[in-house]
Amino acid sequence: MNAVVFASVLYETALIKGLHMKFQKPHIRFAFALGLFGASIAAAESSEDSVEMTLPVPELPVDLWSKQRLAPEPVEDGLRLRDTGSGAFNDASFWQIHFDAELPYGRKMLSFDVSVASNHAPLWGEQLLQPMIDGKEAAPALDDTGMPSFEKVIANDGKGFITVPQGGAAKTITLDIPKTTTRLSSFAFMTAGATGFDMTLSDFKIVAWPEQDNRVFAPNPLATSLGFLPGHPQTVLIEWPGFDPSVETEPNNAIVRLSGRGGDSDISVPLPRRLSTASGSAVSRITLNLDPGSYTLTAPGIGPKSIEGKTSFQVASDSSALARMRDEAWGAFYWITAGPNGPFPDAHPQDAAAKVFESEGTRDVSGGWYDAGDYGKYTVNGSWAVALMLLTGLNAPDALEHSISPLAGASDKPDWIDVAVAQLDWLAKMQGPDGGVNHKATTREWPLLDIAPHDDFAVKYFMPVSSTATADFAATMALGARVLARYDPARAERFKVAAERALLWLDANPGLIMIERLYDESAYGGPYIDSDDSDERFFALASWAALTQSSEAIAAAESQLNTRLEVLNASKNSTYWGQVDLLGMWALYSIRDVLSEDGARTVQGSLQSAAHKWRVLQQRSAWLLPMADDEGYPWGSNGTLATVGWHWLMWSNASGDDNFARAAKAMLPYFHGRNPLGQTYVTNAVGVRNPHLRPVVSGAIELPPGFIAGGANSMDLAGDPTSGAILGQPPLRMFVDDKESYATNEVAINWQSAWALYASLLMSMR
Ligand code: 9MR
Repeated sequence: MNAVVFASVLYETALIKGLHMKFQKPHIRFAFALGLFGASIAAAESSEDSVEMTLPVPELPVDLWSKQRLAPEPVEDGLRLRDTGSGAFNDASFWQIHFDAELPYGRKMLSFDVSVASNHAPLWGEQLLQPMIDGKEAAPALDDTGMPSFEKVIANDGKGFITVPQGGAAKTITLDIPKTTTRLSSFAFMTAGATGFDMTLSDFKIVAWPEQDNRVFAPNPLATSLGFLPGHPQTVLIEWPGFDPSVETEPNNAIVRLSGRGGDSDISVPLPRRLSTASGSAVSRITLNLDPGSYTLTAPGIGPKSIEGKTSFQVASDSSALARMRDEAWGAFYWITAGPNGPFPDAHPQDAAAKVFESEGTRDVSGGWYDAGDYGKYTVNGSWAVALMLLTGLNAPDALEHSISPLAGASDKPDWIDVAVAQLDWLAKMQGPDGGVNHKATTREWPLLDIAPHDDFAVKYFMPVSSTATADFAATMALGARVLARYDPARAERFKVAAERALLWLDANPGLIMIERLYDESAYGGPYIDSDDSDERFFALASWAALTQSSEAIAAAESQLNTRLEVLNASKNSTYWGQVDLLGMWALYSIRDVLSEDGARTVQGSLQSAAHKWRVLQQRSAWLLPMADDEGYPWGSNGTLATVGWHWLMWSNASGDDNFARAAKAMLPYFHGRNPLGQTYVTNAVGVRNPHLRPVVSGAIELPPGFIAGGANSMDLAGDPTSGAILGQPPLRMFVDDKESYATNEVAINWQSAWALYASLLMSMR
């Protein structure tokens, strides 16, 4: 069969079978893709029924781990990867080629030739590279008799490697691609250490045995694994895979069946008129009004290759599931508390004498929360996470009057204060002698993923001072001083002095001061880098005004209000660790009675406007999320969403407008499985099981309940080893519950804090 014949057979199938067209898409696209990518199909010599599709390398591979040592260059039919440094490169590097090719349904394999130059001397046995297809280690293809086409060598850590071809000749490698995979996103490879690394990969192609794709699709009704709570909207979403409203205009409605208490009933649901870009699918919405009980919703197949799909859910008679969600969300902080109050009291003794980078000195950086799945401590993010708690305590204190267990420390104060004080006491240690605050305290290299806290002895370094860290510190210390004034005046006074010293440093250093991305070629943990410190400086002034309430401090904060409101509008209310204007507004809201009339109006207007604009976005969103459908989802998108949920509830509480509480309630099921992956993003029995979290991966602790994973990330996969599996997917599908996936499945204090506070407010405003 030649290329033209193969393509036209599929095309005819599509045309003749009319309605089948949409279900034949993978085949059709395969045929079209050949034209697009300039690929060609030729009869395979090995087997009569196979077809070949050449895969031109579309671009040079990406240096996912930024080792910046090997350099790729194009060669005819492929690429060459050579060592540009001197001496042995006794390290791994990780490369990814994004092919994004449609594949036929049926048995198939990826084939390429590999050769090494004569001076390439492997350092790790005969290991050359670990092959990955779509983010998973690839297996050798099986030949016609079912035998693997080659043997991998298995390294100590279980990774399987292709070996170095002997004698200078190119070796053809064939890797299996599962029959049902109809899209090749990426081919990636980890290289093994070598002296004179010099490897060429060429002649990439797919060899396939296409088959008729007789798979059927079921609609995907999505409810909530938490159960619909009393007073919350009972909105079920239904995804219709294979239904493309731009191609199919009929039918207009589907009849879904609801069974449960009260018997069965049929409901007519309008089919969507457009696809959601965020999910790449057509989504219908049904809002029910059911009494407590168990229900099943069955959606019919739409089109000839579609069968029915169902989901079961509960309508709860009380809010106990929400109370549990809240308690587990807060309880999670214990498991990432460093020092004597946490679960690893003896771990990281080196933190008591962390080195000041590029100096002889040492300082204490013990205690506080680990930032995330790593053991680093970062001033910007550490401030953000505890500042959200303090702002809630100042503006909606009733929501935090609940107990927390396990608890970091114990005192006669409200439990949340104990949680926050553990972090504030650490934060105070980040300030240097001149009042400037170090950006982070981190290790030179990332600790291995399976290293337990008590086995991690890597030196922590106080990395340089930044103006964003100093301003966030000043804000958070000031808020801490205000909250603690009635519980612990001595500590509050210390925090006030620290805030004032940080403000004086900011006055003396009016321009942006930022740390470098790399020092001596190493990242020293996560960057938290920022190119603009004006929002952090505003947050500092606003919080100082909230603490002192002096007319001078109020005037200083108010003088920036109009600019900050413009920035908020221009950024569509961007609010995360790197953009803290809205937190400044909440700090000023806590003293609205002593602001000028104009100032109070601007503060309230900005809070109202953010809540309103997010609600408008939610009303337009197929997934009931406060994001534009074509916007993309950032790293930690669950935190972005939970932060909006927090803001809605805070503003609903402040303004008395229930519409915003309703918006926050309407979003909750998203986190509990009402998303395109059906994924519950919380670590619980039905949720995330493999978070990127070192204490768990190392086996130091069992997986605690209540952590929220970072979530869908379509903006920045930054070398995430699982990115090959999700690249090219619609944004809301770009998540994988894999311990390696730091860009989608990491826990982190900034999103944990927003999540816990969202839960507390939901519970108090039920
Ligand atoms: O949450 C951070 C995200 O906004 C950034 O895009 C990303 C890359 O710089 O880093 C995230 O923060 C990570 C930090 O750098 C190191 N500790 C884990 C954090 C969560 O993934």
